[in-house]
Amino acid sequence: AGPASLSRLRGALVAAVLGDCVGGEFEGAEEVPLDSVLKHLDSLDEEAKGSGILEYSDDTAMARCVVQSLLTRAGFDEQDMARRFAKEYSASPGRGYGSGVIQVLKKLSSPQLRDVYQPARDQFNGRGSFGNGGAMRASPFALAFPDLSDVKRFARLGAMLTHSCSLGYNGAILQAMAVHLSLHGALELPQQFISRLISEMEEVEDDELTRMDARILKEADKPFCERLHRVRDLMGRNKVSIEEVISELGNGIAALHSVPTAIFCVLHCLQPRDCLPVSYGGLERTLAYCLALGGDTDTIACMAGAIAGAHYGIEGVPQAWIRCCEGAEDAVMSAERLYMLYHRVPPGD
Ligand code: R7I
Ligand code: MG
Ligand code: MG
Repeated sequence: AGPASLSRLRGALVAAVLGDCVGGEFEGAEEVPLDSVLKHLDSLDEEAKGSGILEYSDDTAMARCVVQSLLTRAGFDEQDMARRFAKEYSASPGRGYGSGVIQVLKKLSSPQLRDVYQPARDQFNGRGSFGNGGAMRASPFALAFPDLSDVKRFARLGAMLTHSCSLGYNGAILQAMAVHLSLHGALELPQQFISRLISEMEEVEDDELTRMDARILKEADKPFCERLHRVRDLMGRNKVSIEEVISELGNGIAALHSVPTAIFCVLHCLQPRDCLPVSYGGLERTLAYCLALGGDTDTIACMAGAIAGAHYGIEGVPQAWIRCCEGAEDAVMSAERLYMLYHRVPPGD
């Protein structure tokens, strides 16, 4: 599949849904034996024949709002996107939303609201959330805008509707950039891929607000850059244990402890790994590896799924998995409409 082909867009959107659905099983688990992961993934082939369906969570629910908003408005419209988040939450509040973001979503549904970014700013004593809720739904921005500057700008604004801390929205920028680069085949050269992400994040984090948030939260000066350097170090080693990945990169609910982790999972699984079945393709390896980390498995698998799916294309996604994940068939179709928006094909052509 060539750069930004329909197959790559589909792969990205669909694999993100799969990651969320298959990852839900282990979300919050402290230790996940690889055996349980493989058993869970094996069962998908059987469930596809029966009626078993794995439901998606808030990650996909919000990403679907992003996609629908971008498609309907043919671009970024913060009012429309905020309304869709609020409406989706009130229609299905039980999708596993973060405990803080619920307050934002309730405020966003108020017709009196003047500034749609204000509820997010009020979170956590005015510092805003650093959760990964902005990053988990950032991939569609890379599938709607061909220019990296647009991807960065809109991923940031889209995240700020709920996550106004720089450690939250910068994670969304990083995730969207990783999908953008992967869509263009950048994972063919993994070293260049990670170097490019580092140099882009150097620029993104060269900012007074970022420095201030990092200082308050006792993080490195450029927190995401620091983590990406750790990703690069881990890539250079031929044996890496799950424990080391967790202690170096994290598997938690903060964007800083999950976006670099998702990127590492994709890079690590580009080649076959001894611990994973030889029958697995790259995408299956990536998702299985994310689940084995435990912690915020649905979100890490969702983000890694988008990056890996953009690399392998829809051909790399097992059909049986698509059939038993809620929203996966929808994603196949939405990706086609995003493809037209991305390439600015006029409707009807
Ligand atoms: O970030 P968010 O949307 O949650 C996403 C996660 C994903 O794993 C989903 O799959 C779902 O399970 O939830 O929701 P937020 O409530 O904004 O942030 C998530 C959590 O991060 C909060 O409930 C807090 O525990 C923590 N958190 C903070 N804690 C202290 N100070 C986020 N920001 C702060 C902070 O500034
Ligand atoms: Mg979730
Ligand atoms: Mg999660």
